[in-house]
Amino acid sequence: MPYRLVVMGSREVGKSALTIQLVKNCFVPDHDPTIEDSYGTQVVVDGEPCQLDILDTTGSEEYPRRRQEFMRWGEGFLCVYAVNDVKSFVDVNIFRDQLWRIKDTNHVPMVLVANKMDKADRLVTPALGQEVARSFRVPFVETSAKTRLGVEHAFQELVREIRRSRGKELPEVEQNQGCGLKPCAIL
Ligand SMILES: Nc1nc2c(ncn2[C@@H]2O[C@H](COP(=O)(O)OP(=O)(O)OP(=O)(O)O)[C@@H](O)[C@H]2O)c(=O)[nH]1
Ligand SMILES: [Mg+2]
Repeated sequence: MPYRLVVMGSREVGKSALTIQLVKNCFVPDHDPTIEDSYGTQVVVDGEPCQLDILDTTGSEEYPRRRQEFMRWGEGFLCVYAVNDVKSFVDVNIFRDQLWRIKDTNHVPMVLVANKMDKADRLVTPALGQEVARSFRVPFVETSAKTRLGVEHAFQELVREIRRSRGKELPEVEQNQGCGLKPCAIL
C-alpha cells in the first residue's frame, strides 16, 4: 500500500526543495511559490521497498480549504520550518494544532523538520527544535535541501512513524472481523 505523505509548513521554508531533492536528486535554487504538486517515488526503508505518494503543499494562508483537504488526505506529515526563520518555527504549532483537530486524534504520524541547516544566519538552535519535537512526541530531523544532508533520513523517519501507526491499527481490524460490527456500533 503506498504511503501518503504531505510536506507542510510556512512559506519559503524549503518544502519544494526538500521534495525535489528526495525525488530528483537536485537542488532548486529559485523560489517558485507552490499551490500544490504531487510526486511519486520509491524508497527502501529498513530493507523494505515502499512507494511514496508525496504532496508538496502551499505555504500560503490564502488556501485554507486546500489545507484542510491535504490534512484529511495525508497519512504522514513532514512539518517543516527553516532554522533562519523564527516565524516559521512558531507556525509549526498552528500546523500541528490544526492537524490534530482535523484528524480528531493526537496520534498522527509526523516528523518535525528543521531545514536550511547549511545557512550561516541560523536563529533556531537544534536544542529548541528538539524540545518542541519532544513536546509533540514526534521525531526531529535537521536537513539541508541544498546539500541533501538529512533529507532521506527525514522521509525515512516518517515512513517508520506510519508503519508504527499502521501496526497499531491492525489488531483493532482483526478484532472486528469476528463479529462484523464497528467498535462503536450500539444496537
Ligand atoms: N541554503 C538553503 N536554501 C534553501 C534550502 N531549502 C530551500 N532553500 C531555498 O529557499 C527558497 C524557498 O524554497 P522552496 O522550496 O521554494 O520553499 P517552499 O517552502 O516550497 O515555498 P512555498 O511553496 O512558497 O511555500 C528557495 O530559494 C530555495 O532554493 C536549504 O536547505 N538551504
Ligand atoms: Mg513550494
